[in-house]
Amino acid sequence: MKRFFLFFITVILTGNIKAENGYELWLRYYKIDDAAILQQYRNNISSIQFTSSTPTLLAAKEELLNGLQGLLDKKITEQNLITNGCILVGTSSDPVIHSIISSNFFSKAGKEGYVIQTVTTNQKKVIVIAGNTEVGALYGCFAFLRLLQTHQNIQNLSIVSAPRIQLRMLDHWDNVNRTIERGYAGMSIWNWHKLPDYIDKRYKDYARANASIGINAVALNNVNANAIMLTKDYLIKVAALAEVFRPYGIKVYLSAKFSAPVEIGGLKTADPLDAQVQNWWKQKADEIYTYIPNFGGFLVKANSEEQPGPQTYNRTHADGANMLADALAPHGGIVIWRAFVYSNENTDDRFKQAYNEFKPFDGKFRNNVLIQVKNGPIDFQPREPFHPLFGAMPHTPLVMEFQLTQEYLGFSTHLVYLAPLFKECLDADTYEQGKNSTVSKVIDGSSEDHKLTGMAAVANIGSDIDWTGHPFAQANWYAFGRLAWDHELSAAQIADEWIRQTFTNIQHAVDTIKNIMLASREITVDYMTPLGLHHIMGYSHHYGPAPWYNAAQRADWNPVYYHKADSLGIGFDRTATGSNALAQYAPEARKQFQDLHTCDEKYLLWFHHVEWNYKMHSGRSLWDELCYKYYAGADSVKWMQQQWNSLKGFIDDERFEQVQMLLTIQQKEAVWWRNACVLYFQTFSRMPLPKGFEQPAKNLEYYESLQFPYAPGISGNQ
Ligand code: BDP
Repeated sequence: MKRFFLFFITVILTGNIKAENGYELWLRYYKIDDAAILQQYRNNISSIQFTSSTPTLLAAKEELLNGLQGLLDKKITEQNLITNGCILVGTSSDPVIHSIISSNFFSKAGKEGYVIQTVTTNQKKVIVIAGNTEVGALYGCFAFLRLLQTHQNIQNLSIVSAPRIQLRMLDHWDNVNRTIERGYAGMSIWNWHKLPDYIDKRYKDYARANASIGINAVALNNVNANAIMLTKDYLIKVAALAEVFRPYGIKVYLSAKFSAPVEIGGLKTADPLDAQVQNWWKQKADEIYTYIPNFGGFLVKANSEEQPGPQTYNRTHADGANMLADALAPHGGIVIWRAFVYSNENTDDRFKQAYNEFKPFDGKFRNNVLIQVKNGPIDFQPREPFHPLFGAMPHTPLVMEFQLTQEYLGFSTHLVYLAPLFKECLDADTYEQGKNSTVSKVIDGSSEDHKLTGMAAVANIGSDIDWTGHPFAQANWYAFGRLAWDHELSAAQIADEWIRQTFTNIQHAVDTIKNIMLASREITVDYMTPLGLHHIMGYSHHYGPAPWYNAAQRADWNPVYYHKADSLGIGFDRTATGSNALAQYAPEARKQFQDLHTCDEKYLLWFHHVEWNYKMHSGRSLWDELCYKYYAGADSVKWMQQQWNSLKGFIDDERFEQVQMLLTIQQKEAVWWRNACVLYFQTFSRMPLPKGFEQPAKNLEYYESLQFPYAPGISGNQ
């Protein structure tokens, strides 16, 4: 019966769904296809009224009108009178709004939050959408549209929402020549050549998408920065973008090259303690603010991976960050200084280097400096333990840095929903101040009472028509914004609302897609880096498996550095008998990892060198378990394909087929990962594959011989 019913729905739907290229993201606003819901909305909404027409409220009005007219397929009028079914939008300073909404709600909404309330005033039932600021009201409009797009009951609304984190930021690793470092979705959307006079429609659509999920900051250029971005010619182009973004509450930041005073300023040095250098940055900051009055500040990668920095002049990270902070301070700008610092000369475990560099400077930074820390200690791996700096610098605000672009997670070909990865890190307990000192509390400032707080993510956006190169990669952009707004949302909740807005509200389809999404990250870990393996991807481009690679000019760029497989076992001993990186965690946090027998097996090889026939919790030997994981991972991609295939007719054919093709590639690559890794590690374990496991189709030499000189994402700092 159920089958027949699904078939019936499929028949009805097929042919009815218009092909989509994904450009509209989660802001599609197609007519609501559920008759009862549509009726409820039409009964409750008839007109809109805005209390003023500043640029931000105009943007909100345009969005709301567009959204309502699309979703309700009904003309929505603009009124000056309050009538039944009116949506009243404005700020708390408006006398009407002030008189009908309790100030209590507004104090909870804070600077950027919003209130959505159904109110009866003069016998008229109205919906008020308001913030203390106009941006709050704009966010409220987007939130209201989200309620409609996800078919929520809107008859009696009483919502207050405020962001838990202040700076919700996308970092673009975009170069001036429009290539993107680790970009897999086309070229940069910033068309520097045509700016400032040509304003691509995409800029506004980009701002709308960001504002819809609360993103309020963007760094436009690669952290491996080009100093030319700070020249007048480019600042004018940046100013044109900043102007498009301003009504949407988005501030622009730039990655600053530390050697800019030499490269574009004609100075002999970039020493941060040199008065001329300090002065150069002060003047540069003054100049920037003449073009971009709401400029956010600088993002800086210094003394890491060949980038210049204060240590080039025997100064410290604090000297460098503070100099830039002083230049920006008069204008209210901030410095986001990255802790992704490690060096080849330092022979200590790379895991430990950022902590060792930065911990001593806790409390030594100006109060407009934030330190940006990647979620894990190495580099955006499919699974990492949380970075030991979280909880270790109580006197310094730390910004979380996640990566949306899937540098180590199958590029834009693999369907990997990253919210579970983000949540795993945010929910991890640092034990900084006893139990329940989660990473999220460090980031949102509640643990240490910081005024400035931030969460950033390396963008996965490019010029591809669907922005992210994979329809499901959009979900990672979406999930990041939602979590930066409220890290207490669950990965499932976020997936649910994204699916409803992006694909369909039909429950069966929502559930099927959600199951695929929620399982996808763990599946990827299994076929790439199970049991705590890490950084065993192809050298430099990071495409595909290359655990055998050992020819990089730096030891810590070689996969063999990380897995340490030998005839006895596999894994990196980071306990006291090894690199002792574990000592960087608070004692209680350390405890979860330090004992081989109690360490969560997900992290096992991050911290222990384990014998091949060590008995795992499953009762299998480590070798068998490793094989089991690799095979289960690859098999599960087949499951993803089957699940997806069952959705034919529930989703427009264009996106259905795109995902189908991408899953076919993912399946092939998962088998490739499995075969290459199992064959390679078998040369150390010298143990057979567990019974019944299919023998890899090719031999190890074949996998080792594969070369990818044109794998995407490598760009240099152009
Ligand atoms: C690594 C990337 C490299 C980036 C670097 C960074 O491989 O391209 O420049 O991170 O974060 O993940 O600075």
